[in-house]
Parts: sequence; structure tokens; C-alpha cells
Amino acid sequence: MRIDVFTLFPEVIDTFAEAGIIGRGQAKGLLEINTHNFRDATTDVHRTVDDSPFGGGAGMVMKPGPIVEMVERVAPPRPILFVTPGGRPFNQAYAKELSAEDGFSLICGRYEGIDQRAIDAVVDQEVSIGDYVLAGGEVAAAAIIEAVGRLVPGVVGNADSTVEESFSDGLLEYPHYTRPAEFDGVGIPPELISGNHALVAEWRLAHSLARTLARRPDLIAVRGGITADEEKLLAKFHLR
Ligand code: JF5
Repeated sequence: MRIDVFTLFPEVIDTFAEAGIIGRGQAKGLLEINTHNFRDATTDVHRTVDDSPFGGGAGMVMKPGPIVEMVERVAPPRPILFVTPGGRPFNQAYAKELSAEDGFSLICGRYEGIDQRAIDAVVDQEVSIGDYVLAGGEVAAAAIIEAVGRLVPGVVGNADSTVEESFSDGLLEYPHYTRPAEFDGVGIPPELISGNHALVAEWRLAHSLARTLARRPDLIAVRGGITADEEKLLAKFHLR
């Protein structure tokens, strides 16, 4: 999968893309992350990428020329996504959709945003990673690259680890434990060392359900509520 990122801070994306699981994905030849600096598409001696907004107001707006010129020069993989708080909410389903593509591109804004004519000329989709405002799109782009890149077959080592996790079945993760069996006087749930695989699976599902009910009731509603069998399972582990 090829992912191209257009940004005023390519070193932020380059550094991120060399690290961890995404870096390994690139080393294995499964991912290719390319970065492009809008400033390299400027024509004036000051390499100007921004200007004050028509209509007045605080802050600066990214000029359309360098954005459209850089995108047309590169002919990057589509869809081209503009990262902005006003975009389509990014979630695991959106990540899965993008992971089915051969590639996609991300445009990162700075300042107050980018000229609407650049969006109209080159952008296919607008995407948001959450209801907060960042100083620029780079951190959001990194989150999208990581969420999508790890779904590309072979990027994550253990074949099971991308299927049995939060959101893959619409529930939050159950609690995890490892050695030591007692830490600071606190033990672990005895079911997990019972040797009974069916009991372990039931304990995990019950705790996923209980956590989701407590923290994310909206996700339970999406699934159509709690079934009678799920109610029984919660009661079995004293979670209701
Ligand atoms: C950005 C103008 C984009 O702040 C964000 C963002 C928040 N959720 N998703 C994306 O993007 C950076 C800043 C200013 C446009």
C-alpha cells in the first residue's frame, strides 16, 4: 500500500513512519509512505504558503497554488483525504475501508485551514480524527496511517491480533493480565488460570460487555442492546 502525505512538516511524518510497526511494514515492502512539502511548489523568493483571509479575521489561510501544484506534480494515489475537524469521523470501519485500497493520500493543513478552491480542485474526502482542534493535520495523519497500515496483511505479525481487539466486534477490550500472578498484593482473576478455555472465553466476553455498557453505552445501542444470553453471562460473573 502506498500512502502519500502533503505537509509543511514532512520530517514529522518521515520520523513517525520509520518507527515501530509502520516502519517494519515499510522495511518488509508492504507499505510505502511518501511525503511532499508544499513549500517546494512555491515560486516566490520567500517560498510563501499562506496569506491573510479575504473578509478579514484572525490567522492565516494556506494559499491554493502550492497545494494544487504539488498534488498535480506528484499524481498521488487516490482517494485524496484532507484532514480536518469538519471531516467524516474516522473509526475502525473507515480504517478498514481504506485498508482495502492500493493506496491513498493525506493533505495536512496548518494555520486556520486551506483555501476552499484547493479542496474543490483535488480533495476526494474530508476526514476527522475527533472533536478537538490540532495545530496542524500531521498528528491526525499519523493516527490514520497507523490505524490503516496495521490492517494491511503481514504488517502485524500475529494473524489473530487485529481481529480479536476493541471495535472488531463492536465491544471494548476485556482486561489483560500477565506475570507476576501477584503484584503489590493484588492477584489476578482465578478464571484466567483455571485451564478451562471455555470459561476463559466466557470471562473475557462478560468483561468486554460490562466495560462497554459502563463506558460506551452508544456501542451497545448500535449492536441492538444486550441479549438474554448476554444478561445471563453478566450475572454469572456478578457483573449485573
Ligand atoms: C487542522 C485546519 C486542519 O485539527 C485537526 C483535526 C482534528 N480532528 N481531526 C483533524 O486537523 C488539523 C488544523 C487546522 C485544518
